[in-house]
Amino acid sequence: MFIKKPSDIKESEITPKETFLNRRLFIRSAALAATTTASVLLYKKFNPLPLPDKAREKITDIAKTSGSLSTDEKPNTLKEITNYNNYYEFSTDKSEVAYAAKDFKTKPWRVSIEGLVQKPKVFDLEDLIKIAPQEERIYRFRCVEAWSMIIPWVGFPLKALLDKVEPLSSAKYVAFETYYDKTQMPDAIYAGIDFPYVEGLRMDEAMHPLTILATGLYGEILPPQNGAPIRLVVPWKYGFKSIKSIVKIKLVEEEPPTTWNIASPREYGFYSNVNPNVSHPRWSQARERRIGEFSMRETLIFNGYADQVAHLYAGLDLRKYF
Ligand SMILES: Nc1nc2c(c(=O)[nH]1)N[C@H]1C(S)=C(S)[C@@H](COP(=O)(O)O)O[C@H]1N2
Ligand SMILES: [Mo]
Repeated sequence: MFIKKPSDIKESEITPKETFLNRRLFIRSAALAATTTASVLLYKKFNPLPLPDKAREKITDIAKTSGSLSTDEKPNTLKEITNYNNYYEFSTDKSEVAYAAKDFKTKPWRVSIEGLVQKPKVFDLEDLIKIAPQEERIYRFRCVEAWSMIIPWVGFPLKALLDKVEPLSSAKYVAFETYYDKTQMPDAIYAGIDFPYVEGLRMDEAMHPLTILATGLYGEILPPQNGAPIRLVVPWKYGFKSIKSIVKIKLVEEEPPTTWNIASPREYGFYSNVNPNVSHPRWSQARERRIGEFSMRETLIFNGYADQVAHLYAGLDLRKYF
C-alpha cells in the first residue's frame, strides 16, 4: 500500500473543508495586514454579508408582468442570491465574488448594439433602460453545477432592444460580450478561461418573451456580483448562458463562439438548454439542489419552461445539440 509522506499531503486533505477555507482566508488576510488600512479590510473580509443592504438604489416604476411569465415559487433570499455567485472575472469561489466585486465601477456604462442591424447604436445605460418598461420577473435559475434558485429579477425583454435597432434578415444569431478590465478584475488571470466572456443565442431565442436584460433584483439595481449594471437572463438554459455586465451585443450570421464551449467543447454546447436527460460528463443533470434546501429536487426539462419554449427546438436532436 502506498503511504503518503507528510509533504505529499495537501492541507485540504487533512483539515475539514470549513477550517481549510477559513485558514485560507486568514492567510490572505494576514498578508493584507501589512497594509495601512489593514484592520478595516480585515473586518470587511470576515464580515462580507451586510453589503447588499445599503448602497443600492430602489428601482422606481416597476411595471406589472403578466402572471404566466413569473413562477409563483418562493424566491430565495436577497442574502442567498447576492452571496453565492458565479462570476469568474472576480473570483472562482462563489462565496467570495460579492466581496471581490464590491467596488466594480458601473457608471458611466455604455452598451454597443451593432452588426447586422439597420440602426446600430451605442447606448448610455440611462437611455437603454428607457426602451421598455422595467418589469419584475420571478424566474427559476439553474446552474450546470446542479444548484438552483428562484430569483425576482427586474428587467425588460431583449426583444424590445433588438426591435429598436431593426435587425436585418441576414441576422441569425446574437453575440454578447462582457466588460473586461484587468485592473478592476485582477484575479481573472487565475480563472482558467479566456476573457472577455462571450455568449450567444439564436435569433428566435433572443426574441423570446422570457429572455430579458436584467437591471435589478428585489426591486433594486443589480449589485456587481450579479452582473451590474445589465446582464442577460435566459431562464430555460443553464446559468452560464446568462452573461453578466454586458458591453456589446452584435447581430451576426453564424453561430458565435461562447466562453464555456471554447474552454471545454465536450462539456458545454451552444444550446445548453436545461435537460435532465442529457448528462454533463462530470455531473448528472437529473436533479438539483435549491439553495437553502437540504434535499434534492428533480430537474425539469427546459427548467420548467417547456410549454413556452419547447417549440423552438422541434425536430432538433437535443443530445447532439446540447
Ligand atoms: N461575464 C460572466 N458572466 C457570467 C459568468 C461569469 O463567470 N462571467 N458566470 C455564469 C454562470 S456559470 C452562472 S451560474 C451565472 C450566475 O449568476 P448569479 O451569480 O447572478 O447567480 O452567471 C453567468 N454569467
Ligand atoms: Mo453556472
